Amino acid sequence: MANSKYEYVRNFEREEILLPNTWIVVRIDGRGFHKLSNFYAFAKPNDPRALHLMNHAATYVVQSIPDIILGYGVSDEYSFVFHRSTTLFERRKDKIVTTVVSAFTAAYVLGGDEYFVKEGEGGGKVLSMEMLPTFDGRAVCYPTWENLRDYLRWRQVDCHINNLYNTTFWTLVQQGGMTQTEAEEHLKGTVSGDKNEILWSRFGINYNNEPEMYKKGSVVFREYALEESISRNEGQETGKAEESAEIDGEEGSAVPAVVSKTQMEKQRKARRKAKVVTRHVDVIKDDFWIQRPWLQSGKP
Ligand code: DGT
Ligand code: MG
Ligand code: MG
Ligand code: MG
Ligand code: MG
Repeated sequence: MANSKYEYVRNFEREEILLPNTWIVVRIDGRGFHKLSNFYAFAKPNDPRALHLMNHAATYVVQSIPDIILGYGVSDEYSFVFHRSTTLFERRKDKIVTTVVSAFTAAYVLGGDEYFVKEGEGGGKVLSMEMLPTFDGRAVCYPTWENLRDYLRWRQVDCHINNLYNTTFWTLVQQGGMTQTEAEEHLKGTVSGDKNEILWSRFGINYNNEPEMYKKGSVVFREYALEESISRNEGQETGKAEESAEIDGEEGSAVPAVVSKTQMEKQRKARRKAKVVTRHVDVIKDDFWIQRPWLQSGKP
């Protein structure tokens, strides 16, 4: 090993290690997307091409980093949740954050042509050096499952509040002929009931019928569809070695006692086939989580 007299400079390096046994959330956010969304002529307030591109990039991130149990995205942001048991990069903060940000950005840029040009009605510009999409990122540790759940609730409530406001605001402008200043004035001091009422009585829009992706944001995770996969695999022991990029959790915890060993094996197989899916569902209530115990347990 070459050892030069300059090696000592390594002593200036500092590593921040994220607190062990905590849920790590890396949130990335588009830099200056207010300007960028105008430059690329995103539809207001929601451009499905732009949101699908965000989901496409998030899917890549979740697929390529198995320690991530779930991503939640809205507008120009995505939160990625690492299972608390992760030891990825020895939990070095810089390495984790920069890896997520650059993986996301690379996938966003490369997917740009497909999603901007081919999807939808067109009209969007091709991504160019004139205005490159870039993202910032941060990592936060949450010590308990409830803290993590509240974090995701916070983002989803934010999504709802912003979307109801933006939908009403842009309807007043686009269909009601108001200027942006007038619409802003009009909405000052209104509560959500008022906005629902404006949409319904003036424009015949039932907010409940707005696309789920706009109202709830996007959740990206591994869906195992256990029952279905298990019954389909019954009697189909191929013995084929299956590649798995998933976290291999430690033995002996969080396995429901009612599940037998053979059943557990079958579940494992089924779970290895997991597809990363995007769903626009409620993550505030418990149902989503109860139906998918592997998200909390990290198993398989
Ligand atoms: P930042 O994050 O401090 O660098 O600045 P911005 O401009 O990215 O601000 P931010 O992240 O608070 O707000 C996101 C902006 O992105 C907001 O101006 C709306 C815009 N945006 C996100 N998704 C869409 C979309 O689907 N359509 C349109 N028209 N705009 C969008
Ligand atoms: Mg920001
Ligand atoms: Mg932003
Ligand atoms: Mg944002
Ligand atoms: Mg290197």
